[in-house]
Amino acid sequence: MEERSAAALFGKAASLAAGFLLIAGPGFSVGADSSGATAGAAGTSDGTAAADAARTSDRAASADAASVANALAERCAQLATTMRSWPERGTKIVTVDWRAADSTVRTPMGGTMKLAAHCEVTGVMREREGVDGQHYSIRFRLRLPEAWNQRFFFQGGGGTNGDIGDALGNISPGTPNALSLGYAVVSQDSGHDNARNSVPERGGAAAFGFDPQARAEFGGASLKPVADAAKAVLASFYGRRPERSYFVGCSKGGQEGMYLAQRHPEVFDGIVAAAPGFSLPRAALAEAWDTQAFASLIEPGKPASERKAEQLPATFSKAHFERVRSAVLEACDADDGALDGITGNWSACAWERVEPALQKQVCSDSADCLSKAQVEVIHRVYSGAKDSKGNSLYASWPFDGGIGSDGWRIWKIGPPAGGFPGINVAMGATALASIFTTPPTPVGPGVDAAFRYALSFDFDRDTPKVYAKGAGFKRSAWDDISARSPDLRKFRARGARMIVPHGVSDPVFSVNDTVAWYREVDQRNSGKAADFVRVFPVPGMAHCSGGPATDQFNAFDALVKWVEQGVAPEQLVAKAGPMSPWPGRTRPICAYPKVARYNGQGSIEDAESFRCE
Ligand SMILES: [Ca+2]
Repeated sequence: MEERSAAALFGKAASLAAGFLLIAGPGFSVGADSSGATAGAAGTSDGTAAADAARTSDRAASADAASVANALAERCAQLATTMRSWPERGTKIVTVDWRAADSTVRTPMGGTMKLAAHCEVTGVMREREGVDGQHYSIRFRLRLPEAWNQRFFFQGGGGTNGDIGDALGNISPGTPNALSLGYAVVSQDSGHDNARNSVPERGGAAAFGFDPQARAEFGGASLKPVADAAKAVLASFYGRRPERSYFVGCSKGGQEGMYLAQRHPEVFDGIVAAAPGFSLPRAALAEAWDTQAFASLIEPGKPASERKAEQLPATFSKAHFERVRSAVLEACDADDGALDGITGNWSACAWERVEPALQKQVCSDSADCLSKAQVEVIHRVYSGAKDSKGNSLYASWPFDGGIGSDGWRIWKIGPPAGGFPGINVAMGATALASIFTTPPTPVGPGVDAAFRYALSFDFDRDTPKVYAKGAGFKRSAWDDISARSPDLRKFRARGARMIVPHGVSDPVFSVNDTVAWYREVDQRNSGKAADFVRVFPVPGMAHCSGGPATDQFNAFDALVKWVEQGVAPEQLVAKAGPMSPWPGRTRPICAYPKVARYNGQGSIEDAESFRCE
């Protein structure tokens, strides 16, 4: 009984985490409504459209368009039989459906959206039995628009993947998705299925980490096979291969973009690798480090084993984090010339400058006061995970105006109202145990089990497991899942381009790690990395989106202009969304190392009043 309720709690935590991930950014996706129009229904609707069109003066052209649509609908219906030759044996089409114009899918927020006419294909490959006795396969979804722009769009994954994705190609809030722009879009589950392969006793959805191949396919080994299969379907459906291929992802999807640029540089012409989890196993170490730091505030003196995950969210109230944020702003807001709540010159905001301001917030006469212990925890977290000799195990974090925002704290300790101990525990700890260490550790069901695993993680004893082989694993978790090589020679040589947006207050992947990688790339390219790859740190932004930030921008549009017209992006113009403190505010997001500085005149709500320098 107790086990069942613990499992239920884990399920709740996981769905909360998943709910967050759905709104976190373009890399995260939702399954499409499978109740769309069938090929037969599409035929009827096309017939009506053709009849309407015949009444217009442009009869011939309309009739042509209708016959093209009918031919594509027909070709769609026949794909299952016409696709005889696949790049990889064992690849199969599972479903094909012609979706007439204005058929609908569910959106992550619970509404519905209308889609352009397209052929929806789902497929499967590499069906097999894992060494853990589970049935695995790589499933993919492909949407082939009637009005094809002759381009291919691979949509990256999110979290621990395991979902086939919607293949809509979401780009950014308020902009049309890639499908409606005419791109053929593919998404995939990276070789495991959350509905089928979750095991409560092995970290829930992270259980696939017990199978070496499932781990490798999650790490990136599924990407090229799916891209090849998708391109084969395109060739069969349209009768030609795409002129351009793009990859767009955030978080795990950003890691996938990096993996492709480094290991399969021939596949994509352009890649948006946002908030890249390219050091995922190390970032998971840091998640455990943070959990231990925050948990030290729970009834100090009590043994770790008696602390409960549900106590984590209360270690900092909303008011506490507001005090932390005001201290950071007091120290660093003015650096960019504008007192606007944005630490534009974030890399100059060092602990030595923040600490005196934080100490001013330490008091004892109200519940909102910060304690000395809380200030120490902030320092411990921002210094980054270390072993007992002081060696850095991941990266430090920059002080920035997004510290403590709801999008930040949902990872570190959970929401202000409690009820969920944060994604670092619910997803981070289970993933560290099952996916990012060898041999994997079975963490029993429930968030308390995950919490106890994080608290018992020993950074001297257990860190080597990230780099260890053995127990049936021929490669380490780091070998399979990291994608942090600065060697992009082949990617550069073929003329490909990459854009890397990253929230400065990203709570799970530190922008400092991304910037350090960029410097290594720059060094290898004699200071000319910006010719083909640019990093865009977004002050205030949490993971992929959110936070007190101008977090709405179209990196994909900038990428396409760079690849196809040779226009290198100096800045992305970004807007603050309705949930920010300043809805409608605009800012230039500058290519690193430039930052946005106020001109000294003009509205601070307007990007025009700022310049990148
Ligand atoms: Ca400022």
